[in-house]
Amino acid sequence: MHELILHHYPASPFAEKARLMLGFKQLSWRSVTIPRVMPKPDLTALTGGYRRTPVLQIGADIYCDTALIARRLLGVQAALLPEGHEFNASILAQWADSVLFMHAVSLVFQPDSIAQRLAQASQEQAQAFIADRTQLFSNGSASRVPTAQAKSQWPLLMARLQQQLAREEGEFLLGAAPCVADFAVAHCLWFLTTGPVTAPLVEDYPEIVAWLGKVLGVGHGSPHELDALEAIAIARAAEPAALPEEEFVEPNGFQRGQQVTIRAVDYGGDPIAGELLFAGREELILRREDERAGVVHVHFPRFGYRIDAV
Ligand SMILES: N[C@@H](CCC(=O)N[C@@H](CS)C(=O)NCC(=O)O)C(=O)O
Repeated sequence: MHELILHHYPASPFAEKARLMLGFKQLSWRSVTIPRVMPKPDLTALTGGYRRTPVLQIGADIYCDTALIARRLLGVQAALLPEGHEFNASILAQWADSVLFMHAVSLVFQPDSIAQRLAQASQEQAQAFIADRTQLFSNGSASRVPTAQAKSQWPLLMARLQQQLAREEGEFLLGAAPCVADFAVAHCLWFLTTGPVTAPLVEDYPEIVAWLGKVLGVGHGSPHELDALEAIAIARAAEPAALPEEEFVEPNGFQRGQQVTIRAVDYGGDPIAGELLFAGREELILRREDERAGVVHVHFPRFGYRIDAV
């Protein structure tokens, strides 16, 4: 099997979710550091335009979105979606990755917090970062949670979590071992703990701090750095994996082999063009040919992504 290559940067919360999932499985992986803002030419050579963080590469197969990365890693030891709790785990992770994450973004971007976080950056870098993130959220269904709303609702979300964790002493959200739901909730809280203005929003809750310590204690497995150009060369030299054996199902009538675009509906929805190779219950696969990366298969989750004819 090809090595697992994670394209990410240290400060990204969703990358932290992916790193923890790799750590939970005690995997060895290659780490490519990508830019925090556009342009990301070495990443988009692989993805065809998907710019969000992180992306998992396995040879010439490129997996976008941590919801799909979790499912891809399911095939590689231990259960990220615990048996008998598949629905609870994926729904809870989906809620955390959207609702909880958007609250965390709002709190992190409140003026005193973002000023503190960008204090080391030049004025130019700070403006470029804000402009990039404004653009990221400009073309999708996700709406920013107003700061006042996030401040008002955050304590109740933490109180509910604290109450559950207090009852299930020593346990994780859905049982005795951490699963994708723990990693999805944890990356949002981790995001807040990385700045002094927002850290108390987590640190004021002792049961949550204890649980978060255990989840983050899972670690990141064994990462080894890899240059972005080497990752592109690996894709170019590799053959994409065989398609899943599952039936091709497309309720909107898209056909296998059709030229389409796929994009995220919530934010960062740059369209990725290619040939629709596979449409399964959970996963969509596009074939694209890139000048630098050669033939790649780009994988997306079905949930939260849309297909359009070109
Ligand atoms: N649903 C996506 C969300 C990914 C996401 O929002 N990532 C953030 C970083 S934590 C991002 O892409 N920010 C802009 C960037 O890195 O360019 C996933 O689960 O991977």
